[in-house]
Amino acid sequence: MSNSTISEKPALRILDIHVSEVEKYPNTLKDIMFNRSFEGMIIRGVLSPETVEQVVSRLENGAMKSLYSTRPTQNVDRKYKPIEVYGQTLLGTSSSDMKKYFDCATAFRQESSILFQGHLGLEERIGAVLHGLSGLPVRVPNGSEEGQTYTPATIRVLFEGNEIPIHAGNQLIRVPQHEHLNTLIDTTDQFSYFIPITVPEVGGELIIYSLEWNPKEKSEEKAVDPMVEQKYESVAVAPGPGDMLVFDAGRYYHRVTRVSGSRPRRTIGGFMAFSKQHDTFYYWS
Ligand SMILES: O=C(O)CCC(=O)C(=O)O
Ligand SMILES: [Fe+2]
Repeated sequence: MSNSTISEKPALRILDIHVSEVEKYPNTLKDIMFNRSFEGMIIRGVLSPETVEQVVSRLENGAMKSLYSTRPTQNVDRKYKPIEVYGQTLLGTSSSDMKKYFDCATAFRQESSILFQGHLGLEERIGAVLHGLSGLPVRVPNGSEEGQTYTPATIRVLFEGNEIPIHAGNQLIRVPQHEHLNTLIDTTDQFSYFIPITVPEVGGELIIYSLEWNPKEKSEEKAVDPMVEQKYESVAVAPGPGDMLVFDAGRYYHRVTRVSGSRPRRTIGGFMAFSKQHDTFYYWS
Protein backbone atom coordinates (compact mmCIF):
# COMPACT_ATOMS: atom_id res chain seq x y z
CA MET A 1 0.00 0.00 0.00
CA SER A 2 1.39 3.42 -0.86
CA ASN A 3 0.59 5.66 2.05
CA SER A 4 0.61 9.36 2.25
CA THR A 5 0.27 10.41 5.84
CA ILE A 6 -0.08 13.90 7.19
CA SER A 7 1.26 12.84 10.55
CA GLU A 8 4.07 10.37 11.15
CA LYS A 9 4.31 10.49 14.90
CA PRO A 10 5.08 7.07 16.31
CA ALA A 11 1.87 6.92 18.24
CA LEU A 12 -0.54 8.67 15.89
CA ARG A 13 -0.62 8.14 12.16
CA ILE A 14 -3.35 9.65 10.01
CA LEU A 15 -3.57 8.37 6.45
CA ASP A 16 -4.58 11.05 3.95
CA ILE A 17 -6.19 10.02 0.65
CA HIS A 18 -8.61 11.36 -1.97
CA VAL A 19 -12.08 9.86 -2.31
CA SER A 20 -11.25 8.68 -5.85
CA GLU A 21 -8.67 6.30 -4.34
CA VAL A 22 -10.83 4.42 -1.82
CA GLU A 23 -10.99 1.22 -3.89
CA LYS A 24 -7.22 0.91 -3.52
CA TYR A 25 -7.65 0.63 0.27
CA PRO A 26 -10.06 -2.28 0.84
CA ASN A 27 -8.42 -3.46 4.08
CA THR A 28 -7.83 -0.13 5.68
CA LEU A 29 -10.67 -0.08 8.20
CA LYS A 30 -9.65 -3.53 9.42
CA ASP A 31 -6.01 -2.46 9.45
CA ILE A 32 -6.79 0.51 11.64
CA MET A 33 -9.12 -1.34 13.99
CA PHE A 34 -7.39 -4.69 14.45
CA ASN A 35 -3.83 -4.40 13.14
CA ARG A 36 -3.42 -0.91 14.55
CA SER A 37 -1.51 0.24 11.44
CA PHE A 38 -2.93 3.77 11.63
CA GLU A 39 -5.03 5.74 14.06
CA GLY A 40 -7.23 7.29 11.46
CA MET A 41 -7.62 8.63 7.95
CA ILE A 42 -8.86 11.65 6.05
CA ILE A 43 -10.73 11.03 2.82
CA ARG A 44 -10.64 14.24 0.83
CA GLY A 45 -13.54 15.42 -1.29
CA VAL A 46 -16.27 13.07 -0.06
CA LEU A 47 -18.77 15.89 -0.58
CA SER A 48 -18.10 18.24 -3.49
CA PRO A 49 -17.88 22.00 -2.90
CA GLU A 50 -21.24 22.41 -4.70
CA THR A 51 -22.91 19.83 -2.45
CA VAL A 52 -21.44 21.39 0.68
CA GLU A 53 -22.55 24.86 -0.39
CA GLN A 54 -26.10 23.77 -1.10
CA VAL A 55 -26.44 21.70 2.08
CA VAL A 56 -25.22 24.63 4.19
CA SER A 57 -27.52 27.10 2.49
CA ARG A 58 -30.50 24.78 2.94
CA LEU A 59 -29.70 24.36 6.65
CA GLU A 60 -29.33 28.12 7.03
CA ASN A 61 -32.70 28.53 5.32
CA GLY A 62 -34.44 26.27 7.82
CA ALA A 63 -34.09 22.75 6.42
CA MET A 64 -34.23 20.10 9.17
CA LYS A 65 -35.23 22.70 11.75
CA SER A 66 -37.80 20.36 13.29
CA LEU A 67 -34.87 18.08 14.18
CA TYR A 68 -32.75 20.81 15.74
CA SER A 69 -32.15 20.90 19.47
CA THR A 70 -29.66 21.62 22.19
CA ARG A 71 -27.84 18.71 23.77
CA PRO A 72 -25.32 18.52 26.54
CA THR A 73 -21.93 17.31 25.33
CA GLN A 74 -20.55 13.97 26.47
CA ASN A 75 -19.06 13.82 29.96
CA VAL A 76 -21.67 16.37 30.99
CA ASP A 77 -19.84 18.97 32.95
CA ARG A 78 -21.16 22.41 33.81
CA LYS A 79 -18.01 23.97 32.50
CA TYR A 80 -19.02 23.01 28.95
CA LYS A 81 -21.90 24.66 27.15
CA PRO A 82 -24.34 22.33 25.41
CA ILE A 83 -23.92 22.07 21.65
CA GLU A 84 -26.67 22.09 19.06
CA VAL A 85 -27.54 19.03 17.06
CA TYR A 86 -29.79 18.16 14.10
CA GLY A 87 -31.16 14.70 14.83
CA GLN A 88 -30.99 12.67 18.00
CA THR A 89 -27.88 10.76 19.01
CA LEU A 90 -28.13 7.32 20.57
CA LEU A 91 -25.84 8.45 23.39
CA GLY A 92 -28.15 11.39 24.05
CA THR A 93 -31.15 9.04 24.37
CA SER A 94 -32.33 7.51 27.59
CA SER A 95 -32.88 3.75 27.33
CA SER A 96 -36.52 4.23 28.34
CA ASP A 97 -37.08 6.48 25.34
CA MET A 98 -35.79 4.44 22.44
CA LYS A 99 -39.00 4.93 20.48
CA LYS A 100 -38.25 8.63 20.23
CA TYR A 101 -34.73 7.88 19.02
CA PHE A 102 -36.00 5.58 16.26
CA ASP A 103 -38.73 8.05 15.23
CA CYS A 104 -36.13 10.76 15.02
CA ALA A 105 -33.83 8.49 13.01
CA THR A 106 -36.57 7.93 10.43
CA ALA A 107 -37.24 11.66 10.25
CA PHE A 108 -33.51 12.38 9.85
CA ARG A 109 -33.26 9.97 6.92
CA GLN A 110 -36.26 11.58 5.23
CA GLU A 111 -35.10 15.12 5.82
CA SER A 112 -31.56 14.36 4.72
CA SER A 113 -32.87 13.23 1.35
CA ILE A 114 -34.36 16.73 1.01
CA LEU A 115 -31.13 18.29 2.25
CA PHE A 116 -29.13 16.44 -0.42
CA GLN A 117 -31.74 16.67 -3.21
CA GLY A 118 -30.07 17.08 -6.60
CA HIS A 119 -26.84 15.53 -5.27
CA LEU A 120 -25.72 12.02 -4.45
CA GLY A 121 -27.46 11.20 -1.14
CA LEU A 122 -25.58 11.27 2.15
CA GLU A 123 -26.00 7.54 2.79
CA GLU A 124 -25.06 6.59 -0.78
CA ARG A 125 -21.92 8.68 -0.47
CA ILE A 126 -20.85 7.42 2.97
CA GLY A 127 -21.82 3.86 2.02
CA ALA A 128 -19.64 3.94 -1.12
CA VAL A 129 -16.63 5.28 0.79
CA LEU A 130 -16.93 2.73 3.60
CA HIS A 131 -17.51 -0.09 1.14
CA GLY A 132 -14.30 0.93 -0.64
CA LEU A 133 -12.36 0.95 2.62
CA SER A 134 -13.76 -2.30 4.03
CA GLY A 135 -14.70 -4.41 1.00
CA LEU A 136 -17.90 -5.27 2.91
CA PRO A 137 -21.60 -4.48 2.63
CA VAL A 138 -22.21 -1.26 4.56
CA ARG A 139 -25.41 -0.70 6.53
CA VAL A 140 -27.14 1.58 8.94
CA PRO A 141 -28.32 -1.05 11.47
CA ASN A 142 -31.96 -1.91 12.02
CA GLY A 143 -33.51 -1.47 15.44
CA SER A 144 -34.96 -4.30 17.50
CA GLU A 145 -38.52 -3.76 16.27
CA GLU A 146 -39.93 -4.10 12.77
CA GLY A 147 -39.30 -1.01 10.67
CA GLN A 148 -36.90 0.69 13.09
CA THR A 149 -33.51 1.89 11.95
CA TYR A 150 -30.68 3.75 13.63
CA THR A 151 -29.81 7.18 12.32
CA PRO A 152 -26.91 7.28 9.83
CA ALA A 153 -25.59 10.57 11.20
CA THR A 154 -26.37 13.66 13.18
CA ILE A 155 -25.26 17.19 12.37
CA ARG A 156 -23.38 18.89 15.20
CA VAL A 157 -23.09 22.66 15.44
CA LEU A 158 -20.46 24.39 17.58
CA PHE A 159 -20.85 28.14 17.88
CA GLU A 160 -18.33 30.63 19.25
CA GLY A 161 -17.25 29.46 22.70
CA ASN A 162 -18.31 25.84 22.20
CA GLU A 163 -15.99 22.87 22.44
CA ILE A 164 -16.25 19.11 22.97
CA PRO A 165 -14.47 17.91 26.11
CA ILE A 166 -12.04 15.01 26.13
CA HIS A 167 -13.56 11.53 25.86
CA ALA A 168 -13.04 8.09 24.31
CA GLY A 169 -15.82 6.30 22.42
CA ASN A 170 -15.33 2.79 23.79
CA GLN A 171 -16.13 4.10 27.23
CA LEU A 172 -19.36 5.67 26.01
CA ILE A 173 -20.84 2.58 24.31
CA ARG A 174 -21.14 0.66 27.56
CA VAL A 175 -24.48 2.27 28.37
CA PRO A 176 -28.05 0.87 28.45
CA GLN A 177 -29.20 2.63 25.27
CA HIS A 178 -26.45 0.74 23.42
CA GLU A 179 -27.71 -2.66 24.49
CA HIS A 180 -29.41 -3.64 21.24
CA LEU A 181 -26.71 -2.18 19.00
CA ASN A 182 -24.08 -4.06 20.99
CA THR A 183 -25.74 -7.35 19.98
CA LEU A 184 -24.92 -6.49 16.34
CA ILE A 185 -21.47 -4.93 16.48
CA ASP A 186 -18.05 -6.19 17.50
CA THR A 187 -17.66 -4.05 20.60
CA THR A 188 -13.87 -4.47 20.64
CA ASP A 189 -13.66 -1.01 19.12
CA GLN A 190 -15.64 1.63 17.29
CA PHE A 191 -14.56 4.51 15.10
CA SER A 192 -15.94 7.99 14.81
CA TYR A 193 -16.43 9.76 11.53
CA PHE A 194 -17.34 13.29 10.62
CA ILE A 195 -17.52 15.52 7.57
CA PRO A 196 -17.21 19.26 8.28
CA ILE A 197 -19.56 21.34 6.16
CA THR A 198 -18.51 24.65 7.70
CA VAL A 199 -15.29 25.29 9.57
CA PRO A 200 -14.78 28.16 12.00
CA GLU A 201 -12.29 30.98 11.53
CA VAL A 202 -10.39 29.84 14.63
CA GLY A 203 -10.46 26.62 16.68
CA GLY A 204 -12.69 23.62 16.18
CA GLU A 205 -9.73 21.33 15.61
CA LEU A 206 -9.87 17.72 16.64
CA ILE A 207 -7.02 16.82 18.99
CA ILE A 208 -6.25 13.11 19.32
CA TYR A 209 -4.02 12.07 22.22
CA SER A 210 -1.76 9.04 22.35
CA LEU A 211 -3.69 8.09 25.48
CA GLU A 212 -5.90 5.02 25.18
CA TRP A 213 -9.04 4.24 27.09
CA ASN A 214 -8.39 1.48 29.60
CA PRO A 215 -11.18 -1.14 29.50
CA LYS A 216 -10.57 -1.88 33.18
CA GLU A 217 -11.79 1.58 34.13
CA LYS A 218 -15.44 1.71 35.02
CA SER A 219 -17.27 4.24 32.88
CA GLU A 220 -18.31 6.32 35.90
CA GLU A 221 -14.73 6.82 36.93
CA LYS A 222 -13.86 8.96 33.91
CA ALA A 223 -10.27 8.56 34.94
CA VAL A 224 -8.61 10.86 32.44
CA ASP A 225 -5.20 12.02 33.50
CA PRO A 226 -5.47 15.77 34.30
CA MET A 227 -1.95 16.20 32.92
CA VAL A 228 -2.96 14.77 29.58
CA GLU A 229 -1.85 17.87 27.61
CA GLN A 230 1.64 17.71 29.06
CA LYS A 231 2.15 13.97 29.18
CA TYR A 232 0.83 12.63 25.90
CA GLU A 233 1.69 13.25 22.32
CA SER A 234 -1.19 14.54 20.28
CA VAL A 235 -2.11 15.36 16.73
CA ALA A 236 -4.44 18.17 15.65
CA VAL A 237 -6.62 17.34 12.67
CA ALA A 238 -8.73 19.87 10.83
CA PRO A 239 -10.34 18.36 7.74
CA GLY A 240 -11.80 20.90 5.31
CA PRO A 241 -15.43 21.22 4.23
CA GLY A 242 -16.46 18.03 2.40
CA ASP A 243 -13.53 15.94 3.70
CA MET A 244 -14.34 12.93 5.84
CA LEU A 245 -12.33 12.00 8.91
CA VAL A 246 -12.48 8.44 10.22
CA PHE A 247 -10.45 7.69 13.33
CA ASP A 248 -10.01 5.30 16.20
CA ALA A 249 -12.05 7.43 18.57
CA GLY A 250 -13.03 4.31 20.49
CA ARG A 251 -9.55 3.77 21.87
CA TYR A 252 -7.96 7.19 21.73
CA TYR A 253 -9.00 10.10 23.90
CA HIS A 254 -9.83 13.14 21.83
CA ARG A 255 -11.52 16.53 22.04
CA VAL A 256 -12.56 19.44 19.85
CA THR A 257 -10.97 22.80 20.66
CA ARG A 258 -13.03 25.89 21.42
CA VAL A 259 -14.51 27.61 18.39
CA SER A 260 -14.17 31.34 17.89
CA GLY A 261 -15.40 33.70 15.23
CA SER A 262 -18.81 34.24 13.73
CA ARG A 263 -18.93 31.13 11.55
CA PRO A 264 -20.03 28.00 13.42
CA ARG A 265 -18.38 24.62 13.01
CA ARG A 266 -20.89 22.18 11.52
CA THR A 267 -20.10 18.49 11.12
CA ILE A 268 -22.12 15.59 9.78
CA GLY A 269 -21.01 12.50 11.65
CA GLY A 270 -21.39 9.50 13.87
CA PHE A 271 -19.77 6.18 14.67
CA MET A 272 -18.92 2.93 12.92
CA ALA A 273 -17.96 -0.66 13.73
CA PHE A 274 -17.72 -4.14 12.25
CA SER A 275 -20.55 -6.59 12.75
CA LYS A 276 -19.84 -9.45 15.16
CA GLN A 277 -18.94 -11.77 12.26
CA HIS A 278 -16.93 -9.05 10.48
CA ASP A 279 -19.11 -9.56 7.42
CA THR A 280 -20.91 -6.19 7.47
CA PHE A 281 -19.74 -2.70 8.31
CA TYR A 282 -22.21 -0.62 10.32
CA TYR A 283 -22.46 3.10 10.90
CA TRP A 284 -24.85 5.15 13.05
CA SER A 285 -25.11 8.12 15.33
O1 LIG B 1 -16.57 16.89 15.56
C1 LIG B 1 -17.51 16.15 15.77
O2 LIG B 1 -18.57 16.24 15.13
C2 LIG B 1 -17.41 15.14 16.87
C3 LIG B 1 -16.01 14.96 17.35
C4 LIG B 1 -15.89 13.68 18.13
O3 LIG B 1 -15.79 13.67 19.32
C5 LIG B 1 -15.97 12.41 17.41
O4 LIG B 1 -16.00 12.44 16.18
O5 LIG B 1 -15.99 11.36 18.07
FE1 LIG C 1 -15.77 11.61 20.01
